Amino acid sequence: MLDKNRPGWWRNATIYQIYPKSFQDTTGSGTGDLKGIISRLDYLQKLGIDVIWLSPVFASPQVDNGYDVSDYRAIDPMYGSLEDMRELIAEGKKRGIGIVLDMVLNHSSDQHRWFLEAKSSRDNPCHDYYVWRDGTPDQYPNDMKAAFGGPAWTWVPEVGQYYFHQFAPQQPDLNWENPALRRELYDMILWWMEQGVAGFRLDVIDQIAKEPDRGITNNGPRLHEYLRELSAETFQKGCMVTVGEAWGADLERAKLYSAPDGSELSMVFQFEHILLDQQPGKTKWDLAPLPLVQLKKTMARWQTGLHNQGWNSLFMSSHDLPRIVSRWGDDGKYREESAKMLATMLHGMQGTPYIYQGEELGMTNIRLPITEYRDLETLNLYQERLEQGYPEEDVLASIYARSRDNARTPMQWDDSPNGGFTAGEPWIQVNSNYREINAAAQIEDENSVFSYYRRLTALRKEYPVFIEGDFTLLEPEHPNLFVYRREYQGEQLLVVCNFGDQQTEWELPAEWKDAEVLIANYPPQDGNLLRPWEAKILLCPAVRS
Ligand code: TEU
Repeated sequence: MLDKNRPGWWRNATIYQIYPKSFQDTTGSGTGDLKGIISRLDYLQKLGIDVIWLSPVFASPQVDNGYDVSDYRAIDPMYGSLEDMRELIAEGKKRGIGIVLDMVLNHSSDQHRWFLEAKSSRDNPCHDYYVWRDGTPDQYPNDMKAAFGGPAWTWVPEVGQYYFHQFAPQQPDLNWENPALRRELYDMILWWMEQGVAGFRLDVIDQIAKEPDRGITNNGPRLHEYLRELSAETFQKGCMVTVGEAWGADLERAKLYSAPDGSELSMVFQFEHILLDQQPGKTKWDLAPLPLVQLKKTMARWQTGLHNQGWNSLFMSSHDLPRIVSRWGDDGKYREESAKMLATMLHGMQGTPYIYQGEELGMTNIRLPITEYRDLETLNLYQERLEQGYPEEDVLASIYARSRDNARTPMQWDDSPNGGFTAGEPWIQVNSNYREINAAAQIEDENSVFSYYRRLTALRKEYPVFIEGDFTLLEPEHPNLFVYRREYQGEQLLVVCNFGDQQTEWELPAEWKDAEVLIANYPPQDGNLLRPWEAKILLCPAVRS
């Protein structure tokens, strides 16, 4: 068990993301709940993770599945009670698993008390907690657009002003320029720290310092000033792990965010690798193939760039992204091999790995009739593109590949109806492949994707080179091999991944011929041929004189 009171403990941790709505239902309501998570802690302990990041479970009208918070100190009744949360924290602790809460500090719900007061009168003290601009009902302050479609401004007749929202109209942006608002947020975070949480994931944290008059959404001039204040007033008073979601982070900025002195955060989610299979200047809905050589170089730049100067988060899946085996792997014939290969590629690197629920089973994307999608982003996109004259089949192809609902279908626990997720009617359909792809079928099977993730997680605990080692990319221009070396105090790892279903000739460098195979997704074989999606990690121990 990691000692979570030791500074920097999270460098050795593996974090598991739970999307609570889709994890485990215990009441038959069709949505997951906290008791459901508690009932699955043994499963997570077996996987070997140290931390659970919970997508938001706070009181919310659920316009954006909880990323619209109406009370940051209350649990949404759909998920249970504060008592259940306390029990989850305590039961987690017993198993060495800390709880990370997902804090949405850029915006609240329009049903939050602050916003209800704010929109009642310009004189209300909460009015300035949000971002208002004068105007007339027929003239927006400017032409900024919201992330989920439509304008970023909504008119409130009571005060004769527009409020600013980077996401849905029901998610008004908070005004970080107001010190009283910042204090409210800090007090709320301190209160959660007193409840015993291990840390926080900070939703779209790079967008808090917006300056709409200048068209600035992320990376505003005061961003790092706010972060340092936030960190000093809250996280640094405990031994919190913190990860900021920062779509706009480049390497230089990531060094500030994750500075080793702890003045801001532990690490950020940056998205350079995720954005590679998106056409330049286009949206994620305009599909493009993954350029492997660029992926390698991007990953390598972050690995070497943050070595000793910051800290990487290692992720390829989340509740906002398609299933990785469907996206970068092969969710047909080579589903298991490619799921394991992708895991090898990522978990061999320096940083804190994140596993998104179901990734450890090799869960796949889904195709649903449009009426069965639930995500507002997907539904808005569908309407918008049809109005713009796109053929419906093209729009659906984009949705199949990129809808956030791909990741949000219920966790597949076993082959009983609805995959063991609920005894009721699930809020979103279960992927029909649950009869083959489910946890029960994998837990005891040594060759399963689950067992592979479990071994990777254990290896990171066993060999310090995973945590501390530097990174060298080999074969940078090779079109389908992703090979790299890690080294720490003479101990070396070689990570070899054959990206694709082609067999690839590759001769292992001589010095590795007698190395120990720590993990591999195929049985050993003589010769220089790598099989489809083959992956392995080799170890050369330090030579002791
Ligand atoms: O995501 C931020 C964000 O920018 C995404 O909405 C992204 O634009 C989209 O997924 C890509 O298509 C965070 C949360 O992770 C997401 O679930 C929320 O919807 C969003 O913030 C608003 O809180």
